[in-house]
Amino acid sequence: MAGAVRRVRDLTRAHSTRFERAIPLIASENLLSPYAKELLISDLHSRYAEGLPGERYYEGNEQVDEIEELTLALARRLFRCSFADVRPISGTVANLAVLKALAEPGELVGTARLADGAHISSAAFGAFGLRGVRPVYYAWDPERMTIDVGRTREILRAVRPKLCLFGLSLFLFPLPIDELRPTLEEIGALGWYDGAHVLGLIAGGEFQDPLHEGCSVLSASTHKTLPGPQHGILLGETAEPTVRQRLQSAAFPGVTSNHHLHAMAALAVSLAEHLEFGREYARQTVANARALGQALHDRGFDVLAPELGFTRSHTIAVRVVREGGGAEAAQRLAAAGIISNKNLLPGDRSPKQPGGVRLGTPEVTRLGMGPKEMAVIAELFDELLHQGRPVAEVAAKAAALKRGFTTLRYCFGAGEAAYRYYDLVGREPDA
Ligand code: DSN
Repeated sequence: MAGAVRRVRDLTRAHSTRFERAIPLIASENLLSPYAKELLISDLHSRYAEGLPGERYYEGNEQVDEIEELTLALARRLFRCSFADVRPISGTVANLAVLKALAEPGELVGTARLADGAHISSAAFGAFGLRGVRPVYYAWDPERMTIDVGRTREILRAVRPKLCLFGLSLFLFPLPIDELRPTLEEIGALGWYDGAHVLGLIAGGEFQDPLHEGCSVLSASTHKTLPGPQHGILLGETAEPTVRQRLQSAAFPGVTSNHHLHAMAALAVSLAEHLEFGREYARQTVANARALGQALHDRGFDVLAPELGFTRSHTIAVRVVREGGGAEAAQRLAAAGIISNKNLLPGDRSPKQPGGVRLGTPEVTRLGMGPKEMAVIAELFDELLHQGRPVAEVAAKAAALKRGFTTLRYCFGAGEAAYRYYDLVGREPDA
């Protein structure tokens, strides 16, 4: 079995090298700082701490209690709110906790459609289906890539869902929570924001602040525009005590047994780093997304929402029907070392044939790229997808661009190798 161990280590090293040479444009991915990363391989990984600080079901949790208290305090400070729970182990698990706490099977919950950018949590085959709630779809404005307020007001008044989810995986523009808030109050619905994609932008003051616009709860993963570990979080400001208690008991024992203590400790580091560096990072991430949108548009790509500057977030969407469709374009880009994902866009007829690619700037920004590099990336897209230049030629240019951007920024320990493989053992296993 030593061969299997060697193989998986080799594959992991190859994966790291591949990403070190690639242009990473997945909107939901980011890089951990060295101080966060080291906690992922600490002894915390081996422990249980079910419950809340001071009320555990296991002994040996004194340091864990303090780490959790510190993580909660950092989260409340960063998001300027009074409630946090850092026990959900992912964004989807956080969404499940909200559904368990605030909706009963059979009830109606408002959401956007998948093709309009919603996360799979809203699908019958996702968290909505698991909880047995029924979606009420908002009307969508595909030109402005946001909810159509007038028509959505009518829908909400007619069917009166109890909970309204705001939040997307193709998240280009803030959602009209302020405008819909009177309607939510009128029908007695709670507002829920899935801020996974834009969490670091909210904290950095570059995106809407849903907890101060009237949403009772914000759920999120913690590894997208907030460059933290793979984990989840629940945050609240206006939620009544009973809502908070329901969220806490949904987090545990509802949807988790143990929370991942090593990831929670890493999250504490990432939250502290975002308090220090997050404003500048969020500003540059959005500036880069807008610059990439403009540069691709200038080269003839059909970037959504040109009238609105393409985006106010970290993400842009490009309709690539002329370039062979989302699947083909994403595969050709990946072959040239440019990593993105195919994505459904409003109006797409088949979920199996997405018309677009989704591009995000969290990781390239973290590595120090700016608008100049966004222009070079757009040039590579043009050479590959419009001019038909050979894949190997574009791949060589992509790798050359990346050579100057392989170390971390916007964190303590800036300048560390971003894709470093931590070889703790220092040798291969005996045969
Ligand atoms: N699958 C993630 C994304 O790429 O948007 C969200 O969970």
